[in-house]
Amino acid sequence: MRTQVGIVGAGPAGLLLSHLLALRGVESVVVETRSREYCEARQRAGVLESGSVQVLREAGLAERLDRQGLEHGGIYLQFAGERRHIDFRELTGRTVTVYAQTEVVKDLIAARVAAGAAIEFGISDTEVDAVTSDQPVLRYTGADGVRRAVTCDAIAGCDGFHGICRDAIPVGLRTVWETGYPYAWLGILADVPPSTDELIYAHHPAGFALHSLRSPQLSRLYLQVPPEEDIAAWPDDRIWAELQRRFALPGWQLTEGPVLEKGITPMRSFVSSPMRHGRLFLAGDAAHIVPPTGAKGLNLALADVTVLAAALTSLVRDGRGELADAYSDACLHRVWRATHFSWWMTTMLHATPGAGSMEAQLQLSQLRYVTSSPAAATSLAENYVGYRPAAPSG
Ligand code: FAS
Ligand code: PHB
Repeated sequence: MRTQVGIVGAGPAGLLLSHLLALRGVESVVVETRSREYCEARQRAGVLESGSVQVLREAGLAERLDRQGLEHGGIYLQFAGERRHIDFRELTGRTVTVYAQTEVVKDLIAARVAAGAAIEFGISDTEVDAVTSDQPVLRYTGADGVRRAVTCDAIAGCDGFHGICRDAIPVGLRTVWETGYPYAWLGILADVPPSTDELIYAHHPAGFALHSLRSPQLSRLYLQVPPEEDIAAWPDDRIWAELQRRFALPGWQLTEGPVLEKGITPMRSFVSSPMRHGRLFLAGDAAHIVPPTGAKGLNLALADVTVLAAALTSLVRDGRGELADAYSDACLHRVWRATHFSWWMTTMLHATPGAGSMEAQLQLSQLRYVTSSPAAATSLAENYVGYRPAAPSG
């Protein structure tokens, strides 16, 4: 078999890349270990930056997003018995849209299937070979048990943090930065109307909590738990009791309801450089991971492949390598900005186990500053809605 671009992974990065390449007349094959149903049901991100909405809209993928997405003009920060609003519209003129990653993936898969795209679900034993040649090879075993080899002009590693493509870059050529966090997020999907109009990020001595949502009928909530916590230790009534404790505010009530799903997500900051090696290009979680506090992971993945689609089109269709040569640095400037912002939001809002009261005093000072100084609030707002740093000149 042969194609122009072999894409490993049918998450948001791989699927959007396949679509954007097709719009430019570039052929691709997408291979995915999980089933279509699994990919569509996997509960993850919930917030799209305005730039991500624009990319999906311009690619003709936003019909349902425009109908069902919920535009939010800000967020609430809650701390020390107060709940204060950060107004993105007033501070930046921009907004975010609440539209779950599950819905983005459903829209992307539907568009690719409708276009007759080559997407293989349920594959196994993926390998990438000859990535420093101009004919790299993508090998995998199809769901039918048949071993296949696809000769490509380029391969996109969109296979997430636990994928195999990043390791195809020799360790000696890779630089990895990583930091862990002494806590994780327990997330629930609850069949109850949200108790808030916009997201509430709550700082509390017992730990962080986030009230997000999926629709006017469906709530998404998270609470900070120890990193190795067992979900079996958290029956629904304990989860709700802890959420009530952390969101408590005079005159405001958190409405409870049936928990449809619950799970625990570990947290890390991770960046791997470069994002390109020969004809192998990494995008999304395959190259970087951020703690979800800044709502950046999904948006970084979509931004990476927006840049990569142009670079690969120029390389494999037009025979020009300049954009491909610039790809990694162009992405990493944006990735580091989002990585810092996600770390900053996380360390401002979470209670480090065993930290003395000094940490809480510093965090409260920062939260009071961010919610009272227009300059500080603007800095948070412009990063949350999606800050695109200009690549350094020279
Ligand atoms: P993905 O991980 O989404 O997709 C990679 C795909 O590659 C997967 O479908 C995987 O099955 C496939 N794959 C892996 N190895 C393969 C192989 N060898 N061969 C073929 N296919 C292979 N971000 C936020 O902004 N907010 C959040 O609240 C949030 N919550 C998250 C919760 C969890 C549990 C996780 C893991 C991530 C969360 N994220 C969140 C981040 C998440 O949204 C990612 O940033 C986003 O999925 C990145 O998309 P991709 O890069 O496409 O990677
Ligand atoms: C979500 O709705 O899943 C969500 C929203 C904002 C975040 C993290 C997760 O920062």
